[in-house]
Amino acid sequence: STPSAPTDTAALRAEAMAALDRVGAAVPAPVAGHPSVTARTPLTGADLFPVAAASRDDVAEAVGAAHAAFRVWRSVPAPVRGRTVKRFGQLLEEHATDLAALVTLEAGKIPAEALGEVQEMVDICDLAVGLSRQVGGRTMPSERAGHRLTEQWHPLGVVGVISAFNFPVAVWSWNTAVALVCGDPVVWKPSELTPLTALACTALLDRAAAETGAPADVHRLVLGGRETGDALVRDDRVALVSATGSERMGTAVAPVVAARHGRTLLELGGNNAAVVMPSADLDLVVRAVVFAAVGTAGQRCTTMRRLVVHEDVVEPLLERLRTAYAGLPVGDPREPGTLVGPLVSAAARDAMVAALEAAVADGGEVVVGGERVDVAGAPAAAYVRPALVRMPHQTAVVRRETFAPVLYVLPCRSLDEAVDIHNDVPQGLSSSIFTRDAREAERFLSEAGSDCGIVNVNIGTSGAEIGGAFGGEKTTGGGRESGSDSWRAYMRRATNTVNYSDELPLAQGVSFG
Ligand code: UN1
Repeated sequence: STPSAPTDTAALRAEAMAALDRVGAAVPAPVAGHPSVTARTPLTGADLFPVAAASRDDVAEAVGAAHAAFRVWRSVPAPVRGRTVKRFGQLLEEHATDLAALVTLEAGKIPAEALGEVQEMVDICDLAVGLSRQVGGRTMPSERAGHRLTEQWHPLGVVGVISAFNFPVAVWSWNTAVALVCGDPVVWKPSELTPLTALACTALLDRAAAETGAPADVHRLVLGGRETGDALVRDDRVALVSATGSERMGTAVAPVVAARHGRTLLELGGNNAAVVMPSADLDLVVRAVVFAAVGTAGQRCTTMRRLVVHEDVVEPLLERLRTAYAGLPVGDPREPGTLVGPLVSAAARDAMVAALEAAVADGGEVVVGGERVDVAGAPAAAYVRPALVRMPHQTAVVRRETFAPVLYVLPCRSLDEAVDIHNDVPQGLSSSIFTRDAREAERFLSEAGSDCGIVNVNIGTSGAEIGGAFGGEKTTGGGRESGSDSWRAYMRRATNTVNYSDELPLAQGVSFG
């Protein structure tokens, strides 16, 4: 099928402007001699508008303003802080289609996935509002009579959020909604590839803050590239740097923050795998694998990149996957029926081509896909057909994360072997097992099973709900965001011992004088 042409760039510009207008966001024009970024769209590969960005001085000013806001915000009762987040969630819901349109324009997602990402923002606001009445500590029994041993959780300080192009709004919102109820202002450095969605979200949060009486500087946006991120990371008024992106970025950020004894919350690469055992329901496996491996054109950190399949079912499963892959609609994400939009850039496509070449050199066989897809009217865009690659074993290219839709299929003979292959990669984000055998599932979930932060049974590796803690181990960085008790990363704990007796007994029974 010939994919149809995306609308021309002028129409895309007008569409972006209209959505920005509806959310009340303006695009700051570049100033001569000052940094700027260029909003662009992977739908056509064309530039949309130049946008003023933040210099190092601008970052310092934003952090200073956020730090001043902290002194006010930290003493606003948490449930009152929750009202700002509640209003923000309402505004997100009202403007869901505008935000989703911008996500499609800048990140290339199909509308269903773009709306899903906006829904994730609404959901985290709900969670954060609930948290605003729950971010409390424990009381422990004191070993001393007439003493109370307890803890309080206090706001931490300014949180610097660095986010990636692939979830341009949701990941920022996980951090921001939770940080705000915890009493922390946020300074946001989004991907330089997605400035428009960032401007839109910021306008809505500014409005929620103004309407609910929160200090205006509880949130500041700093646009820009590496230089802007570097200024944010080095500023010792930033108590926590929460960074999502490549392992390379994390490796640059972590030592800088550690050197000033700041906190980091890192969510870096994934090399997520599913194990398929003989009892698995193959119809369900095919549906789950296709969504996890080709959804978002393979550009989620949770994208399924490896499939470790028991040799008894590898042939029938490969056959079904081959058919499913061959029929995938690739093209303009706004075209009804499209499931696979563009890669973010030509560089991403080059990385995919290079990975496929390396896989073949290692003895791999490209079962289906990998070709460039030409979309009329978009010669500069990077559309590809997702690739399914059969590998004899887990070679170097399989152990690397290539941020594109390449699924490596590896055979195995037992669950033990599958777990060994599964864990033998540097990354540790998300994982799944497909089986109808409860013992196999439990072994995979156990301490001797998957070593990832997310471990699923009979669903794919991507598409996590916000209620759980999100993040992973090893080179994924160890951070946890979103639900469960992830809020603790955004607060500081004070342990309090209160003596309400007339005596001064010392701990450990120490007698002193
Ligand atoms: C990411 O790709 O950085 O679990 C986040 C998922 C989404 C979030 C992915 N809820 O796939």
